[in-house]
Amino acid sequence: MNQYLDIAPEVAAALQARQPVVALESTIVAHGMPYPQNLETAQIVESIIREGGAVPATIAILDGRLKVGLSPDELQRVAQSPDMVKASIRDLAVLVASGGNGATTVASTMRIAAMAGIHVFVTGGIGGVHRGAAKSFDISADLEEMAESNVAVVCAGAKSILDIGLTLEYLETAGVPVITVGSETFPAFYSRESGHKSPFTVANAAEVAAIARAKWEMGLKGGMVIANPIAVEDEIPAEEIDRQIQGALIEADTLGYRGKTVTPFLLKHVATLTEGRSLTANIALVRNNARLGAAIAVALAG
Ligand code: PSU
Ligand code: MN
Repeated sequence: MNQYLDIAPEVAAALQARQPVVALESTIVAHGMPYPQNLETAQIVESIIREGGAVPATIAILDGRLKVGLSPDELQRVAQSPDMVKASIRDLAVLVASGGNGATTVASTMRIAAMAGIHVFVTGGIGGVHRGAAKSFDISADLEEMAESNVAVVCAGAKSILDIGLTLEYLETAGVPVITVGSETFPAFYSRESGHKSPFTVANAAEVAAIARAKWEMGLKGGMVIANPIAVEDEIPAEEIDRQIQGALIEADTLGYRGKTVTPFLLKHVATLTEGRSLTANIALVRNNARLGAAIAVALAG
């Protein structure tokens, strides 16, 4: 076992017994939502996964240790500490060597989940190719990681703060299956429709598990994007949210945001511009993803 990992006893026992485990990220907690909604959402998501028959394993870096499964106090710390660095792959070694604290992104959560032997991970939205990436080179490390770690990432698609078309192109090049559950269209996080056809569509969790098994049993390396459209009653239709997203993009550009600060700024600014409606939708879709993720983990373990 990797000497830098601290796997919570409950998670370790489940993995040992080959019972279903679902990984959760912590950047969405520390940098994706305000306190206290972030903590409440993290707790609710963990309980939804339990109700679905799986063990939740929220991942973060605390005092230089790669934590897989957090105690209630540790989760509180992630939700409330001002010193939680947004930690992607490039930050891991620095934080471990310096004993630092980090909230893990999709990329680093995938990598740590894979180290621990967890193959299903639930989040809200994945990072991707940003609009204007031809000039800014801003492409999330989440996409590189999809080609690296054997983890199925359940998300509500990608936000239209990103260039969804280019994100799908990138994933195709990287050999990553993008599979939407119950819709022919790849979803755009707050909205059910992105205007882009999903590369693959399945009906349910069992079909996702069958594809995951086939992929990994034949030795194909890398992850899968499992897109779960937000429920009709929770969505903000694209034509309604697009104006606010445009506003946030212009503001980020004007204020000169670069690098890893871009995504948290855009999330916060869209929430302000929608007067919290985007936050409500975000919470609803993460809960929806937790239900699907638990079902996939159960199907994979069975
Ligand atoms: N998208 C969301 N909410 C989030 C994120 C993305 O809707 O909280 C976070 C995830 O942790 C994701 C990260 O991995 O932002 C991507 O950041 P960047 O674009 O800097 O790679
Ligand atoms: Mn970026």
